[in-house]
Amino acid sequence: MFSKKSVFVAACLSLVCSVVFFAFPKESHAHGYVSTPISRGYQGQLHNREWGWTAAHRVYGNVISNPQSLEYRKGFPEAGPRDGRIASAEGGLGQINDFVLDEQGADRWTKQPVKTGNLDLTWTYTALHSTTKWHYYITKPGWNPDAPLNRAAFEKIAEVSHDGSLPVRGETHNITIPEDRIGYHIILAVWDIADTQNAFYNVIDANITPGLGI
Ligand SMILES: [Cu+2]
Repeated sequence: MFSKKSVFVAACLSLVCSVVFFAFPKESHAHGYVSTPISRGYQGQLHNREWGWTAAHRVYGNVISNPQSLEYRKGFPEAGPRDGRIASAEGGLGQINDFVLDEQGADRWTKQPVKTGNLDLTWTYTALHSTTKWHYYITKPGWNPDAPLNRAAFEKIAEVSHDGSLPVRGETHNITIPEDRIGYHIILAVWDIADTQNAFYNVIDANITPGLGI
């Protein structure tokens, strides 16, 4: 039989373990996501809060608890996630571990209201990383929303270079949405990390309407 003392010690150890477990959740290496406009993965997290886990997970997959971890090798468009695996960032190096975000369709995803012209885009950082640059792409006129997302569907619209230091929380990037992109388009945001081989890939499903100045 166990002594009363050993039972007491075991109970204390399990309490310590549970405290340590909850104090250091598994996203101990957390990163960032585009929060303005709301990215596909972050929308999943918001729908998780709104709909509950089961309903949100059915639509978005594992990203609902980890939108900051859409991480894969940098070097887009020459390298990075393969065609058809861009939105999931190849499953985020196992941190997301599914490809639900790669599903496509004109009505598959919740759209964010975006206007042509100036767009203020903001990342929410759950951990800061030294940064080389951010680069932004948008689907071309006539892209096929029912086809798997591939490089050929995108063109680059902005690059924000950085000096290898940490990004500043709350800083926005002002990019320009071309006036000939009306209706459903996808914006691809890429955050290149300076001191790793990786980058973060977020897509934004935008319903674009004409902005001022047209
Ligand atoms: Cu990180």
